[in-house]
Amino acid sequence: MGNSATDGFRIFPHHLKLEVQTALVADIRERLTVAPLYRPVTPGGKPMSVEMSNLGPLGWCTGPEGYRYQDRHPETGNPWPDIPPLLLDLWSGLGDPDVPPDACLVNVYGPGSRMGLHQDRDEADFRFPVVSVSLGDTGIFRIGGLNRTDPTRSIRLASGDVCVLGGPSRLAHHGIDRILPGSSRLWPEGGRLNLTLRRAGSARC
Ligand code: MD3
Ligand code: FE
Repeated sequence: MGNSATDGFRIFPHHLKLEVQTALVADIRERLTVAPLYRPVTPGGKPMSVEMSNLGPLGWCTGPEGYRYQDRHPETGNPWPDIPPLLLDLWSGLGDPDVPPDACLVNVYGPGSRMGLHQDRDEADFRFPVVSVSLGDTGIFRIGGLNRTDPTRSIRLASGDVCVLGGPSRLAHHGIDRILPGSSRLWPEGGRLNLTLRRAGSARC
């Protein structure tokens, strides 16, 4: 087949061993005591079904002002905690060997959480990929094309799976239809955790 918007999409199933997944959960939980999960509200005023926080110099936030990256937690006003070294290493291997990520969005999905089809367009330079780590319950991920109405395909993302969204896939529409509650015991409260490593600002700042 010819070029497709999902051409730069790579999935690495079971990339993270259980011991690494467990260490990551400990790293994340420690940081969430400093930057607690909160429920974001869309620019249209609807609370999202996913809870969020961020790690690193910049964090993705939404509110009446729209979508943006900011250096403080919107509720505590504190700077975001650091990105765990394990994730920085993962990025240097799969994302970019030279430029580190400056943002890690933490999404937590409960039994009824979903994320509608969207594009990630709030970053300065789309030449950098996004690296996504799935932990806990399996998520039903959907990825389409550059246009919202392009055909989509559905992929299960299980705990320890890592995705790299580079090339044309960087601007592909994507979302999470639902999770499979009870499919993992990794996250103590049950649910799914997704970590997306990104370069939000330009490479030279
Ligand atoms: C395809 N997160 O945080 S991860 C997001 O599972 C987001 O929480 C989903 O979409 C989640 O923006 C999907 C896989 C993913 C992440 C970023 C992408 C797919 C992507 C960026 C561009 C294209
Ligand atoms: Fe996204």
